[in-house]
Amino acid sequence: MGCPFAAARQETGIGKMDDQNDPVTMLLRLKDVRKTAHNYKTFQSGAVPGRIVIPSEVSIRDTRQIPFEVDPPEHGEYRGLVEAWFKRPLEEAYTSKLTQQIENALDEALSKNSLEVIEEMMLPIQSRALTLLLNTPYKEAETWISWGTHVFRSEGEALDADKANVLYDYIDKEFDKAAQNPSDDLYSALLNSDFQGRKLNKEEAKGVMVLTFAGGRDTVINALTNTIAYFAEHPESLERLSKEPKVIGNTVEELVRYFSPLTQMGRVVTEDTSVCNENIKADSRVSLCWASANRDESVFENANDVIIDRKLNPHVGFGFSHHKCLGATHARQIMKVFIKALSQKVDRIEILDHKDNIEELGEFKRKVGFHSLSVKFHSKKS
Ligand code: EMZ
Repeated sequence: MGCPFAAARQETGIGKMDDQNDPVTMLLRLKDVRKTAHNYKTFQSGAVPGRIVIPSEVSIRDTRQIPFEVDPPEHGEYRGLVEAWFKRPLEEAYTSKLTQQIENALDEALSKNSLEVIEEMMLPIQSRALTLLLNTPYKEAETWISWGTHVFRSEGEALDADKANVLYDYIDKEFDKAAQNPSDDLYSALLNSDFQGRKLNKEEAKGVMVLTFAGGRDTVINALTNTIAYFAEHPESLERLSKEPKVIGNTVEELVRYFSPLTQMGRVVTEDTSVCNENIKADSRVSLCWASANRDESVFENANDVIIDRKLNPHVGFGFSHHKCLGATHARQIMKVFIKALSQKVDRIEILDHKDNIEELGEFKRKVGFHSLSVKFHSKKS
């Protein structure tokens, strides 16, 4: 797959798109993306809640997502409260539960003659894995599965306020339960956290939960679904990984680089400035286009090829600098466990039908994943 940003990245380094009459200047080169991500004073995350997301969510939410929509120094203080919790996926007990969940999903998939990967496999995998991250009962996943692949979007509607309210009400109720009856889940941990000499308030705690539900949903689902499509077309890679499982870590990084599950993230400019010879006015938006930066030919050799054992891979698929993805440890574990199980159990994957999910970004069109992908898994002869 070529890169839709290649020409603009090489010629000017920027792209332009409109989003709900609030235009965005997209930064396309890895170097500029990194430099801008560091410079939180000029390029802020803590603007009006929802504005740095593209498409902007200003019209559907007031809750500030934490730590994602906060700038230093408060950012670091908030992040410090949750960092250790989000590293739990490295624990052995966690990984073994995750492995069990994923192997069950794969066994079920192997028993079917055909299945639609997103609805029948990846949405359940993402939702069940989230019960581990939140440390909540397994059955909660059923509720989350019923919400579909995006908590703020529905089919035909880029921003769905009713849907957003379902999530907010759910989280409010869970906090009420945790307040009355503390347990060892993330809700209780947040309510019990100290911030600047006081307890975290409910709105702040809610901000962390909204991010946890929203940020790792379609991104994880796209990463997993794209992984299936990749291995369907490259059975030899799957075969190699079954013999050389130690390469799986590199493969995960390479697939995240190549598919870049999150295309871009915005920043709001605090003062008149310029990037790539382009003047940018205070209070307008730029975006850090991870998807383009990850294909920057001046950094990545054969940038448009998947090289499953790529060694040097300074990709920004999980963002960059102090805001780099809080859920990355969890996401990486899901990908690793999934690819390992796939390589052990599956011989080949046959694609029966697919409908691409193409994002329209001004002059660019980018495939971010699938609306649907129907396949048949063929098991290994044992
Ligand atoms: C926000 C975002 C976070 C946003 C790292 O990305 O993910 C999007 O999918 C959500 O819609 O609210 O959480």
